[in-house]
Amino acid sequence: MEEDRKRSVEEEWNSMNSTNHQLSRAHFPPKFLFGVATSAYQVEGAANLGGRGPCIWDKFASTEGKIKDGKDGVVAVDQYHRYKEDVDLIVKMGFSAYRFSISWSRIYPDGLGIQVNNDGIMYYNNLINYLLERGIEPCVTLYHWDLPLHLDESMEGWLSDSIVNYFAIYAETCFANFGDRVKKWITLNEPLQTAVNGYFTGVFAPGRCEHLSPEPYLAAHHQLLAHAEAVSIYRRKFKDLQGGEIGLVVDCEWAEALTDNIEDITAAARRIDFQLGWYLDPIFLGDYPKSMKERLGDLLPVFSDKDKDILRNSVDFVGLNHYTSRFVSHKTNEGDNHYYAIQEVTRIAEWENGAIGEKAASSWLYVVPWGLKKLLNYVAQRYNNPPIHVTENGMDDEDNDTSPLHEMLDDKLRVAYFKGYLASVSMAIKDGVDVRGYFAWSLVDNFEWQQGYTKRFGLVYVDYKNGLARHLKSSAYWFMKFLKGEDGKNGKED
Ligand code: GBH
Repeated sequence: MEEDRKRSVEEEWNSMNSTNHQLSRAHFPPKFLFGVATSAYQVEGAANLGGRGPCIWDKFASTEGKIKDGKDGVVAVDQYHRYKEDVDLIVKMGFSAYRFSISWSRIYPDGLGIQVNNDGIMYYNNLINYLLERGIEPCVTLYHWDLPLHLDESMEGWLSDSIVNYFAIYAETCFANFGDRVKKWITLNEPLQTAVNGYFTGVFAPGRCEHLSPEPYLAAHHQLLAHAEAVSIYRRKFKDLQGGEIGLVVDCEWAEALTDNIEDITAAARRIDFQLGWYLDPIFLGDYPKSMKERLGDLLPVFSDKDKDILRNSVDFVGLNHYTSRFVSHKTNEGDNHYYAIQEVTRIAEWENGAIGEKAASSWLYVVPWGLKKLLNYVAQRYNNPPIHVTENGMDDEDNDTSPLHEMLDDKLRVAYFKGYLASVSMAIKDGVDVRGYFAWSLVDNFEWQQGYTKRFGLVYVDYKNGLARHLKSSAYWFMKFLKGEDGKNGKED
C-alpha cells in the first residue's frame, strides 16, 4: 500500500517538475530572499564569557546521558569569536540574509529583565553591524530554545504564565537596541518542539516527561501568549518608527494520507492540526483546532477573549521550518505514547521494500522534496495566503572521523536535497503561494542538540579536530553558482 502511494505521488510530482533540471535563480522573484540560518546555543560558544548567564541547555547538556557524544555548547563552533569569518563565508556563498538567534541569557543573565548585560548588547551590535557592512540582512530570532536557567529553576519556565512578562521585557530590550538595523524579527523558534520534546518526550531541555500531563499544552499556551505580547509591543512602540516585520517560526512535517479512505485523509489532517494548527489556528482563526479541543479536553488550556484578541493576526509573516514528510494513516488509540495515541495517527516512513525517500543521517529525516510544495499550498489555503519565509530547510550527514576530508566535503545527497526542495518552493510560488524567502539550515556544522556533534547539517564543514577550521562543502559551491544565476545576474536588481 505504501509503495503504491509513493509511486502515485512521485508520478504526479515528476510530471509537474519539468523545471527541476534547469532550476535557476530566475525562477524566483527578484526580491526573494536567500539566506542561511543558525541558532545561538548551537554555534556561539563563549557560554561563560561576556557576562552570559547559564541557560537550560547548559544544564541539560552537562547532565549524564542526555547528549549522544556527551558534549555541549560551551565552545560550539565559537562563532562568538569568529563571527567575521562566518559572515564572510555567507557573502562568499552569495546569500543575502543571515537568520541567527540572540541568546536571552547574554542580554539578561538571569532572565529577570532588571540588569541588562552590556557586553551582550555589544556582541550583537558588532555582529549586526558587520552583517550590514557586508550587505547581509540580519533576521533575528529572539528565542531558539536557550531559556535562562534561572527562569526554569525559580518558576518552571514555560509552565508559568509569568514567563510572558519576562519574555516581553527581553523582546522590548532587543527591539530598542537593535531594531534601528534589524528589520526582520522572529519571536520564537518551533514552539512545537519546546512543548513536545521539552515537556513530553524529554529529549530536549528542560527534559520533562510526565505521562498524560498537561505540561506540553501549557508550555505551548504560554509560548503563544509570549509571542503575541512581544508582537503587540513591537507594533505599538517600534514598528512605525523602525519599519520592520515580525513573525513566528513553526515547524511541520508534511502528512500525506496513506490511502484515499476518509479515515486516513482525516488522520493526516489531524496530524497537521497537532503540529501547525496548534500554533497558527489561534493566530489566524481565533482558537485551537477543533480536533485538538475534542481529543484533549481539559488537557488543553482555554484562551480568554483578551488572549484571543492579542493573538489574532499577530504575525506579519509565517516562518516555516520544514525538513521531511510522512505517510499518515488512522490508527486507534493504543500504546503508551500518549502524544501520538491521542491523535489516533500512525506515521510511516519505511516499509518492507522501500521508504518515503532517501535517508539522511538523523533517523527522523528522509529526503521528500514534494512534501514542501504540498505544505506551502496547505498553509496558503488554510490561512488565506499569508507571506511565508521558509526559515529552515536542510539535511545532515553522519560525522565520520575516518573518511578523508575531501570525501566529507563532497555532499552529493545534500546538493540533490536542495535542488529538489528549491524546485518544490518554486512550484509553490507558481501555484500562487506568497513565499518571500528561503533559509538553508545550516551555515556551518554545529551542536545538533541531543545528537551533540555527531550530525552535520552545515553547508560549511567544521573541523572539530583542527581548531574549528571551516571548509566549504560541495553544497556551498552549488549555492554559490545557483545564486549568481546562470546568466551571471544574481537576480537582485529590479
Ligand atoms: C530544527 O528543528 C531546529 O530548529 C534546529 O535547531 C535543528 O538544528 C534542526 O532542526 C535540525 O534538527 O530525535 O526522534 O526525538 C526541526 C525539528 C525537532 C526534528 C527535533 C527532529 C528530533 C526527533 N526537529 N526532532 S527525535
